[in-house]
Amino acid sequence: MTDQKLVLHYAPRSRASTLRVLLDELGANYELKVHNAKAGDLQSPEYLKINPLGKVPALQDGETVITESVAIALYAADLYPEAELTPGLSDPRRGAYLRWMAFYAASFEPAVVNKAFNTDIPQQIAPYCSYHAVMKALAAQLEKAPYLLGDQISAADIFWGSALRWTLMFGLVPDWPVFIEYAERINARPSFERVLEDEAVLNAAQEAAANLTGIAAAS
Ligand SMILES: N[C@@H](CCC(=O)N[C@@H](CS)C(=O)NCC(=O)O)C(=O)O
Repeated sequence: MTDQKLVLHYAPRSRASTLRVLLDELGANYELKVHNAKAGDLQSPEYLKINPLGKVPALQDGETVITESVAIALYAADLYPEAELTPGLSDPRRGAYLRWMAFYAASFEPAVVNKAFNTDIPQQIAPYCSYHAVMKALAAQLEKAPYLLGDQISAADIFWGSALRWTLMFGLVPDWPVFIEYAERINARPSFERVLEDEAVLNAAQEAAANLTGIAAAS
């Protein structure tokens, strides 16, 4: 538990949504800093000092800045062990937890992005072997139990539930029942429902604001 208020740099309907749900699930003490990516907020000099890549999410914990969704999730979940979403250092699930969190950023995302842009990278060169191998490995893990690490939910499920919701929606992963059922199970949690409802409103307001200034139309 930390007494310090965290700041989540966030834009609706982005990878930051996942971290917002996770912070809610953790019962974290945090403030949301809402950015309008469509209006160019993420390219402002102030924001580029926080994340030079101009991307959300980013998390601030006092002087500490954390970027990259997986790092933020691991960091935040470790801050709130009482939420029981982090397998601790002596928990036998710890290795699998780290494995599947790293797998998301190092294998799943690059595989999905390359697939979306029809970029065929030879298996020996791609850090993830092949798109199909990544999908099969993930499906095999999810088939074993209701949650990624077994019968008990962890921060990894908040992460993967959100990722599969988006990627299924855009047809970026196969519509295998194991993915659909898992995504539905995780996204039915009240935390997801609350955040998704709120960000639909935020997103509409941001689109209207960006259109008003002509930025969205020009980009
Ligand atoms: N590897 C980064 C990716 C972050 C990312 O791509 N964020 C997107 C939103 S989903 C973004 O900020 N896009 C805004 C832009 O590029 O203007 C992470 O996992 O946090």
